[in-house]
Amino acid sequence: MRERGTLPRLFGSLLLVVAAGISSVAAAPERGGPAPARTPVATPLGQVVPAPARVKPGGSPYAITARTRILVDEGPRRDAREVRRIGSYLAGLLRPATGYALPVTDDRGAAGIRLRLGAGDRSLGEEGYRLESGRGGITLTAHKPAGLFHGVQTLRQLLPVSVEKDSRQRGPWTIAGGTITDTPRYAYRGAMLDVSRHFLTPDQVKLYIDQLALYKINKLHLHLSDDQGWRIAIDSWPRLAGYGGSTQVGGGPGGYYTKAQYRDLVSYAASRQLEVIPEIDMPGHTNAALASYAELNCDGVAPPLYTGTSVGFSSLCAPKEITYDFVDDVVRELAALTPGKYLHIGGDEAHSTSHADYVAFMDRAQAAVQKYGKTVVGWHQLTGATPVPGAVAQYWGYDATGAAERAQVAAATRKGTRLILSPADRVYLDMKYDKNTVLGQSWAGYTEVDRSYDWNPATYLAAAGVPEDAVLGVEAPLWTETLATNDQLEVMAFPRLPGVAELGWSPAATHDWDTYKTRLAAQGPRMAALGIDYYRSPLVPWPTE
Ligand code: TNX
Repeated sequence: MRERGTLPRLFGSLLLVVAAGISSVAAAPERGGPAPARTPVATPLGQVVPAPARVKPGGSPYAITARTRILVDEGPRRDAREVRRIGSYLAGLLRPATGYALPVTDDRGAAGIRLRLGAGDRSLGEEGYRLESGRGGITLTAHKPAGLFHGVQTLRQLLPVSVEKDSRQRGPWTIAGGTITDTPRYAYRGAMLDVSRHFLTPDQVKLYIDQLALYKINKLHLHLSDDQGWRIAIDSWPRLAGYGGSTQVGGGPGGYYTKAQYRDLVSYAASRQLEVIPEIDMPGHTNAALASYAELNCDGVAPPLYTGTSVGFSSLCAPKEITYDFVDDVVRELAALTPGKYLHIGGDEAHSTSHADYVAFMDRAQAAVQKYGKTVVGWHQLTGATPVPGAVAQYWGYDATGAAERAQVAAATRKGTRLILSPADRVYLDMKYDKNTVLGQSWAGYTEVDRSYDWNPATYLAAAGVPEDAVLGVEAPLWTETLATNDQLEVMAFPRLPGVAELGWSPAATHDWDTYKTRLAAQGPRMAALGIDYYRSPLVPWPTE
């Protein structure tokens, strides 16, 4: 939900008082004694999603007060601005609800919440952090800024839910004492938005980015083109966006990102420590491009724009040389917009392309990605062609996926292809939860919250012969044939997305549905306070009002 509505706000504040593990009421007084005082009990240190790797509770809690300062200990010069930005981001999170000034300062003498990049903390890696909480303050330590940012998300979840409100709330703002030392299981923890089937405005995408950041997702894959719409301006082929972007599923007005808007999205994502992975889906899923330029079609005739939801009917013309001029131009312009290392070229459901043409096309499309210095990502059908060294395949099979297809994926991993796991019957966020779910699809089956969470990425394809170390991570795609507003995105993504985030971040040893569902339940009031429209799955013991 875009605006923070009255309903979620009310819901959140009611729940604040009763939510298990968030605050609780002191033990009953002796008979005849004073009336029971509400003693706020801080959220237990481990009570966050994703579960931290190591938690050592103990010692005095810390309370944020009007005197608290945010101390940025800027570390190496190249990171100084980013550390300060993270300090300001934290202040921005805390100020509305606490009403405190929370100045961001580098005054080393002050006490409060300290953010520091420690040269000696290499074991925390690219994204890990340590959070130490005690009477004197909170110290977040990391080796890289991303770690501080993730530590801020943990700190945020340790505070009362009401901290998420955008108006002043009553404290106290107490954080339990102890130490969390936390590093991710996988380097790749992604979410995908299909901005083609329904165009999503930059503000819609930014809102989703903010929601992803809360759960330490670090990759945003944007599915920028499909049969129904081309969503990114390409200067050398202007009709792609101008005409190919002019509609969407159901025939609405569509839209596209100008390069300036797209750069702004990329930098917004970076400010939330997310890397954007752009996808141009080829050689199938290309009706919008084929409609825009007649010369890209084998018969030289442009088809009409398409607003339905079928797949597999369109193909770029593999034998024509102009096809590769197009691919080179698009990949070059997209690579120039992409500070991240990956560029996704789709490659799925090319049912209208012969196998020989598919293999030839994917060879040349991959070469273009390499030419412009990026790492190839493709849907796992790429393993039916010849993945280039270093290529990454995104597995989207499901329980019904045949043994031969799995074996082909496994064979590629033995030659060095690495995998992003997006099993459709686990983490496709457009799958219905059950038969009563209004939105979404069900071709891969119903996917309740437990099914979405309860699998192990390391062993998921082990029986087919995929080694554990071939798994780069997980990604939760959100296809938008049936979705257009943020409310609709949210009710499908939440609360499955936090589960995927936990699969990607938390050590396998913490994996347990029964304890997870309790931690997830505590996220309900937080999501509500943030205005996130989540599905109240009956499998999760949400706090009662
Ligand atoms: C399959 S997943 C597709 C998409 C659809 C999605 C709907 C994949 C690589 N292809 O084109 O949007 O199912 O669930």
